[in-house]
Amino acid sequence: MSRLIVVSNRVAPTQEGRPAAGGLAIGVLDALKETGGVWFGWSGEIAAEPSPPVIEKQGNVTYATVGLTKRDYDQYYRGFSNATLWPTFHYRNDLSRYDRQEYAGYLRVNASLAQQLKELVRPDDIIWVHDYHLLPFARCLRDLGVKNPIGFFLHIPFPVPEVMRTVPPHEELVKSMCSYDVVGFQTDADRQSFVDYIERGNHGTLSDENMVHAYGRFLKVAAYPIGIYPDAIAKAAEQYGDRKAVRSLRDAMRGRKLIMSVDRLDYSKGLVERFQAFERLLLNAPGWHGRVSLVQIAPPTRSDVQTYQRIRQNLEGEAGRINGRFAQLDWTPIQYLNRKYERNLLMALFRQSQVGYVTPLRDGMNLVAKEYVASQDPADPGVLVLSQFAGAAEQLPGALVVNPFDLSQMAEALERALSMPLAERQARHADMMAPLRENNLSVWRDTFLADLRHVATASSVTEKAVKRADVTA
Ligand code: ADQ
Repeated sequence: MSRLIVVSNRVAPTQEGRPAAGGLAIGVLDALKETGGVWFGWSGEIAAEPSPPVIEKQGNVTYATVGLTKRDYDQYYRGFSNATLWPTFHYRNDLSRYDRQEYAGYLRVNASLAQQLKELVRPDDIIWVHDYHLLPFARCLRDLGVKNPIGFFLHIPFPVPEVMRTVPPHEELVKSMCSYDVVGFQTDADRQSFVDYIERGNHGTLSDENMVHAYGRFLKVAAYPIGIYPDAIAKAAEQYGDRKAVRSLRDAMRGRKLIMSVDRLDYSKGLVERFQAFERLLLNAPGWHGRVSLVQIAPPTRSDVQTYQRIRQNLEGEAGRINGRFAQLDWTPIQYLNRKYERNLLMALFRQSQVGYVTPLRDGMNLVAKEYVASQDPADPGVLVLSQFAGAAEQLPGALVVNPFDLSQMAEALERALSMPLAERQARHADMMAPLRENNLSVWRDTFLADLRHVATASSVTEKAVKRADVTA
């Protein structure tokens, strides 16, 4: 079996048990631990100058990490990746800015990471690249003569062509994505947006079995919704139930109902709207005063990007205002915690709550929604209130699906969730556990990798045939 090389912007902390708040890190590490292989990417450190990768082996996973210079970090990571691509791909082009120097830095870092990886690549390796930081990575490897199968998975949404075109170098980016052998998206809607861009711009055509022929290349373009390991999560949620933090939460609730939200602190997660919809519930239904609290756990991320500082201030302002308006001496409506938790503990906290409140304005998938469901006690499960704009909404039929821009609808859904009878809660929970088991994290990884192996062989045969035909014509 060929060796797997995973490439992502950031290689997750390698110490076991250390919280890694980020869906990509969690999905990739769990997937890689089972098959073994190499994980290549940025160490998270700022280096004075570029240096060769640091190699560290833990179990069957080899970590190969490199530092970034301050200039690389500013232009590639903080700049083009997180101030241009992230907001635009989440339909927030109002928050997006474009700077040519930053884009040049983005291309430069992709090329330099590709150069460093090339030294580690063996002829029969397969390479799996992750996320928006590395859209042109395969093209950089191909320019260096790397012929191995290379796949790409986008963890965030891919916007419709009209929005994609607001990124000035949009065509160069899409063209370079066509250097991959497989391009995977979270949902069919994302896949369709990519295909629409190619077809409407007359850049290529789609044939049967999701094969795209564009810019002289054949690639597979398909949806591979990322999953979790629901039974492992259920077990952890139960086992961690008597940890001190969980007991303290239970005691503090003193019979009150608990609505729970967990996100990275990001404007795409819809936190302000979520607080305001909770406020609307308290306004519309005073009977819930003193009887329900919202716990929002949101560790800050990318705090040196300006838009992230703003969302943090906004949210603190909203939490303070709403608490000021409704709090009683023995009741705080919103508890807002800016910190990370150990993952298993988080699952146990989910299990204490009656409602999982997951309402991003836009999200590739949203693993928290899936983790919330898996953490519940099947005999007495909580209810998931979920945004229609999370990729997960396609896969969680038992959720109360809401439009996060409609505060009244969200408030009504919260009330319905808080009062839902046991039999309905159990039925909804069972409806969601079945697809979570069927499409778990191994299925995501194995389907993607099987397609990559298959397509890479098939398209190299097709490309050779096309070249032979050109020569004999
Ligand atoms: P994220 O935007 O990071 O992921 P999400 O999918 O919800 O969003 O994953 C967050 C992960 O971090 C979850 O596993 C969660 O348990 C964990 N986490 C969050 N807050 C935490 C905290 N305070 N302490 C500890 N752990 C915490 C990106 C995309 C998503 C996509 C994933 C995976 O934006 O749409 O689902 O990648 O592909």
